[in-house]
Amino acid sequence: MSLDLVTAGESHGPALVAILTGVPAGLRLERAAIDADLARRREGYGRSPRQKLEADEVEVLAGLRHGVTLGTPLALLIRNRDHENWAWGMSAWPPAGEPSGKGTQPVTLPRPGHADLAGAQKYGHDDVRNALERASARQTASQVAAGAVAKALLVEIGVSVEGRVLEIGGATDDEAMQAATDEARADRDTLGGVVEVVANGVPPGLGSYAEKRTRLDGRLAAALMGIQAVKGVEIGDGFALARRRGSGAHDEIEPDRTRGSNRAGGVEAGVSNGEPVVVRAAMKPLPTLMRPLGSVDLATGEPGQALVERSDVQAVEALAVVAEAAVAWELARAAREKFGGDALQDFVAAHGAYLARIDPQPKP
Ligand code: EPS
Repeated sequence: MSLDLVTAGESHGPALVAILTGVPAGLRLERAAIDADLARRREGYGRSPRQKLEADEVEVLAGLRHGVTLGTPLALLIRNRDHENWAWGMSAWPPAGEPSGKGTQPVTLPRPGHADLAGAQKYGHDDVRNALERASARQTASQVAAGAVAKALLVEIGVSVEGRVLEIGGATDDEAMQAATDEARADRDTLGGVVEVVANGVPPGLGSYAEKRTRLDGRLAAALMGIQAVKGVEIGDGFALARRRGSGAHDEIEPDRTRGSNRAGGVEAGVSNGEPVVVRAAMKPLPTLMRPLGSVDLATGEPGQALVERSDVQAVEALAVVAEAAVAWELARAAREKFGGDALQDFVAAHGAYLARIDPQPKP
C-alpha cells in the first residue's frame, strides 16, 4: 500500500477536490495547520487581487472522524469563492437565464507559455477557457492541503519539510526581490525565480536503486516538475556538480556514517542517505502578462495579442509552499512504502525497528 492522490477542480469552478488514499488510521490532523499552509500559499508580494477574494479553508468530506484519520479515503474540498462571479460562465450544467458575470465569451487568443494553445489542440476545444481553467495554478491549493496531511504523517517519524524562496527575478535579498517585483508590475510584466525545499530527519533507505521509477531523486524531480511553471529541478549541488572533480563532488563517510558535507542533497543512487534532502526548483515567469505577447486568434487565424486576465506578477513565494507540499507528499509516500502501516502505530513502530537495526553503534 502506498499513498495516492487524485485532484480535480477548475480555477473558477465551484471547488477544488483532493482524494488521498493510503493515509494510515489514527493520524490526528489539525484543521488550523492545513488552513495555515493554504494561507501561506496565498500570501506573497507578487500575488494578484484574486488572493484577497479567496479564503481557502479546507472542508473534510470523508476519511476523518473527530480529527483522526480512519484509514479510509480522505476527501478534502476547498471552495473557490470567486466562482460566484463565474456562476453562469463556469456552470457545470447548461446555464439557465441570460449570460452574466465572467467567462461568458469564448477565449480564442492563446497565451504563449500557458496550456492554452496545446490544450485547445489536444482536446479539441474551441474555447481556450476549457483548457486554461484546469491548467491554472489555482489547483495547487489542493496539493498544499494534501501536503499538509503528508507533513502530519512525517512528523510522526521525526521528519520536517520546509520550503523557502532563494531568488525572484534574479534578486536574492528581500528588498531587491520586492523592488524587482515592483518594477515588473510597473512594466506590466512578470517574473520567475528559484525555491529550495529542505527535509530534515529523513532516514536512510527511502526510495530504491532497483528500478528507474523507484529512485527517490527521480520521484522528487517529477513531483516538482509537475508543478505549474517549473522548468528546472536540482538535487543537492545539481548542475554545479558537473563542473567539479570527483574529489570535490562527493560526501565522505564518517565512522558514525554521517557526512561532513551534503553535495548529494541527501540522495545517492536514488536512495536517501540520512542527510537532509535538499531540492531546488526554477520557475519561469508567469505567462499571463498585462502587456500581452503576440499570438493568433484561433477563430479567425489573424495575428493578435494574447488573452489578458488578472494575474500575479510573480508567484515564487507561493511556489515555495507548493514545492514544500510536493516534497512532503513524495517523502511520505516513500516512507509509507518502506514502513507500511494500516495503523499509525505500525508505521511508527516499523520506523523505530528499522532505525535500531541500522544503528552503527557496536552491539554489546
Ligand atoms: C492563475 C491566474 C490567476 C491567479 C491564479 C492562477 O487567477 P485569476 O485569473 O482568477 O486571478 O490568481 O492563482 C490562484 C487563484 C491561486 O489560488 O493560486 C493562472 O492562470 O494560473
